[in-house]
Amino acid sequence: MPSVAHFSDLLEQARLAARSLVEYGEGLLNPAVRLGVTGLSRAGKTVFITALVHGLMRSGRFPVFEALSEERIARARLSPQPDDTVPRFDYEGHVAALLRDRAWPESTRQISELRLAIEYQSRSGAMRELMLDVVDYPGEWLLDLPLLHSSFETWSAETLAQSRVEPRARLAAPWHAHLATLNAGGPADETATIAAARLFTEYLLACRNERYAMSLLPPGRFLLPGDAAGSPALTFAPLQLTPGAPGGLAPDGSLWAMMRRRFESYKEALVRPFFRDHFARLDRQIVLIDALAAFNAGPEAVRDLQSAFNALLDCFAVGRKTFVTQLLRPRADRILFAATKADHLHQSSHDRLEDILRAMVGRAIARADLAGADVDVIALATVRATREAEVRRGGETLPCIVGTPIAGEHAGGRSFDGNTEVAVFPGDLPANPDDLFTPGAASFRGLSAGGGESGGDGGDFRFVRFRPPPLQTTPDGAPALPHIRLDRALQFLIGDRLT
Ligand SMILES: Nc1nc2c(ncn2[C@@H]2O[C@H](COP(=O)(O)OP(=O)(O)OP(=O)(O)O)[C@@H](O)[C@H]2O)c(=O)[nH]1
Ligand SMILES: [Mg+2]
Repeated sequence: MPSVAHFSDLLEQARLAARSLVEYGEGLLNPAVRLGVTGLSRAGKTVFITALVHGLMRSGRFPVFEALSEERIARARLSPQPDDTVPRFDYEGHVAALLRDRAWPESTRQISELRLAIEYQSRSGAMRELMLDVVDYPGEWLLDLPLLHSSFETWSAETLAQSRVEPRARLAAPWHAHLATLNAGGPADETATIAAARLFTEYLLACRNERYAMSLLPPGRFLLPGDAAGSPALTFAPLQLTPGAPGGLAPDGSLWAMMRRRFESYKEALVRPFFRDHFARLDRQIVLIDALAAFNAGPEAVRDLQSAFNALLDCFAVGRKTFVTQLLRPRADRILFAATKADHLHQSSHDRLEDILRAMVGRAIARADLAGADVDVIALATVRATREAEVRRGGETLPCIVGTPIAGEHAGGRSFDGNTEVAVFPGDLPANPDDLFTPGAASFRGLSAGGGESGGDGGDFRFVRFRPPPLQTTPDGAPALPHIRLDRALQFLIGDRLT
């Protein structure tokens, strides 16, 4: 087995090298930047891409994005994308939802791509064109990256160990009961395997749907299968293997051997091509992290998010000659870590949010720095759904945010109709990031109602989601989506390519 893996690594590397050469040639004619928008599910990737494209095409308010604020961008337009077999990103649909219906896009179910041609004037005065390619994909698929390093045996052991710890153990009970009836060394049994895969998938879905969103749930395609649904490569599950059994000794024809073969097919047929075709070619990366959702859910969720990211970012590792290193390292020379949905906090907390994020991804930052990539950390809201206000309560002035909760959201004993605004006192993030990781010490109390129309105190406003904002217009009359620091993100990600 090891020699086969080694051979396929070499093959991948040769393919990547050949393709880079072709793309390098094309790049001389048509300068292009391939921007990776990475993040777990619901992190805000689709909204980010939509807002970025809208902002560039309609000249949003981007004072920190120099090419635009210096009025050097003549025009940005959608162009035919480079990959003919990838569906196009539904920009028009997403924009219409945001602007016309004040609704967020649906969760992404398949990969898509978009190319934006930016005509700009260089600082020397020459007219140039830069192609910006962006890929959108279901966040669940990202979780599969660490699997490329993993054998069936280690993955089984880790997944089982995790599923025995609360709150997961409770959700895993039906699957565990079935698992106890399986004999790994016994003959392969298709009916039992189908049942195991179904129960295991139900467990993964239950974890994801729990209120306290848990992040670390590979294999990602069990949650969102794409076109592979129902194929053997998606019909396997972890097995209880005898402790100390040598990893290489699955008896021929056994359940164990079959599960292991399917696990390998999953990686080869689904995971590897996705990362090879989309991640290996990135020039720039933005990694979106919904840290606030985790803070709100408590220290367990924060640690969960952090371990999901450590597992991922270990794959961005530099200096280790692995296939995955090749995948992620070849060209990405700028990486931006972004805490999203900062519009759920008052601006006085944005710097603190950046500090906390820096602490969370510190290990990855150190590595990327060593590899010579520029790394930065930012707190942003790609579409700002709230505005700020001060609310007086009991002689005290509280810095609040005001927004329209989505229809059907509840908090503080009431349910919202999608048209009523509320003022929320978002609370302060702790000055010491460690507090968010330590049970009991958490000094982030979560969002609570701060008066205004909501009137009540202490309602649990932590999970209220706001509708997208009503549209603003720029000084020249063009419609623009409000945002927080999206211009700073753009300047970091592509500003240098537009000079
Ligand atoms: N307030 C606010 N909410 C946001 C923002 N960006 C995203 N959201 C919320 O986060 C949800 C998920 O955003 P998406 O862009 O769909 O997330 P995604 O990363 O594409 O998720 P998947 O497609 O499931 O992988 C949205 O439905 C909004 O509720 C933002 O800038 N501000
Ligand atoms: Mg999406």
